[in-house]
This record gives sequence, C-alpha cells and structure tokens, in this order.
Amino acid sequence: MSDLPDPHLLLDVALTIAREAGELLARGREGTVAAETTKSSPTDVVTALDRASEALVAKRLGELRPGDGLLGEEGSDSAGSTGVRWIVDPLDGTVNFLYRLPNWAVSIAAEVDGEVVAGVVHAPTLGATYTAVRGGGAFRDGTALTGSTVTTLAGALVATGFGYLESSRAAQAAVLTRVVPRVRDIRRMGAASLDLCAAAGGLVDAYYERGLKPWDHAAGGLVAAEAGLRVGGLHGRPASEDLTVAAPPALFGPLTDLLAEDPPADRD
Ligand code: LIP
Repeated sequence: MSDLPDPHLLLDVALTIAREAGELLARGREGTVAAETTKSSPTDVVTALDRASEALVAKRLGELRPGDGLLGEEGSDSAGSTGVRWIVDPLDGTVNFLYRLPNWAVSIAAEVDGEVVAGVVHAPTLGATYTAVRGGGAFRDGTALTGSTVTTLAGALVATGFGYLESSRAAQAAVLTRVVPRVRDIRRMGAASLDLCAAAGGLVDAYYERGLKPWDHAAGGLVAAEAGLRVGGLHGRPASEDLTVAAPPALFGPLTDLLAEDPPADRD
C-alpha cells in the first residue's frame, strides 16, 4: 500500500463530513427526540438521529473515499481495501443529546494500517471543533492545544465516566470512592471524545474510563496525545476497553497506579 493518503487530506475529509453530520444532528435536536431502541441495557439508548448521522457519514465516505473501511458505533463494520479505515461515533454523548445537554459530538478518526493518523471531534452546540494529525499537533478551532501542567494527583481535576450496565457502574463507583479522596475533584461530562479533548485543552487535568469502545476514544485519543498528554492503559498497554487514561506524563503513572489497585472486573 505504497500510495497511502496524506493524513491532512484525511483530516479534511473528516472535517467536511463531521460538519455535515453535526448540522443534521443540531437541526434534528430542534424537534422532538426519543429513544428508538436500546443496546446493552435499558439506559443504553439509540435515537433515530444516531442512526441517521452514521448513515450520512457512511454515504459521504463512500463518495469521498471509495474503498476505505468503516467501523461505526451503530453497526457499520467493513475492512475496505485501501489500508484506510474510519472509526466513527456518529453521536457521542447520546444521553446528553436526549436530555438537551450541550455536551455531545461527532467523532471521526482515520486509521492507516492500524494506526490512527487523523481525528476530528466536532461539537456544534459547544461551538467547538477539535482536530489532530499524528505528528502535527492538536487544535481547537485552529488554536494549538497543550494539556495541563499539573504534576500531583491531589491537585488534579479528573474527568471520568460510567457504563450502561448496573454491574459495571457498581465496580466503577467502587473505583471512584478510592479516587475522589486522592484528587482535586471529579467531572462527569458524558462524552468520552469530549472528555479526551477537554484534557487536551487543559479544561481538566486528566481523564480515565473503563469500558470504552474504539469509536469512543479513537479521535479524542489522538487529540489528547498530540496535545502532549500520555494516552494509554494499564502496564504500558494501549488505550482499550480495559482502560483508557489521558494525563500529563507526570500524572499518568500515579493515576494508573491508583486505578490498578482495583482488578478490572467492570467491563460492559
Ligand atoms: C458514551 C461515552 C461516555 C460513557 C457513556 C457512553 P455514547 O458514549 O462517550 O464516556 O461514559 O457511558 O458510553 O453511548 O454516548 O456514544
């Protein structure tokens, strides 16, 4: 696959499509939105707009990047034949969207030969668009991002999240009872892609969550890494469903040590 595309070109494609999907969602949000069906639990809802957004993204990728693969939260799963695969959360923060809270986004990442090389997290209601290209830095609406410089857990404002299964939430709450006394405070904002971008922009000092799927962290993880944060899991592993942590290098070790105190029994 000698003629792999320039990541900046992939970013342009992701930006164009994220804006179109964001517009469809923002317009749809003006009307009545209801849960159409559920997935892993009664509170893990899917709206018609989650599906419409993914359908739009799939159609446009087919037009602009024929032959590329696609992995989407709402079921798209094709390997493609070009060496490029798109990893898409068509509406991250679905529950926020349902409750008319502003913290939701379209998250689109381009992966080349298994490595994420470009990502966009577009949040119309927040008026924010985060972008990154591997080795090219991270930006919010064109302004370069550098993460937090906080070096102690006690001084760290930490974002996190919880799954949709009761058993996972119970285990995550048990971890939280250990984390809260050891950090400055916790923020629960409801969309992993935006939590990772908030850490990239220093709106929080660090983020961790168990149970994330690739579409939850692919684009936001690149934004956080390109802003200078260390992004990964336990024991040197990459970010995954077991654990996703984004933190300044000085905080990454202490935070993962704190999280490693609890066996990862809490997967969705
Ligand atoms: C959400 C994640 C969030 C997590 C929620 C949910 P969704 O994704 O972004 O971090 O805490 O449980 O998984 O379902 O809105 O695409």
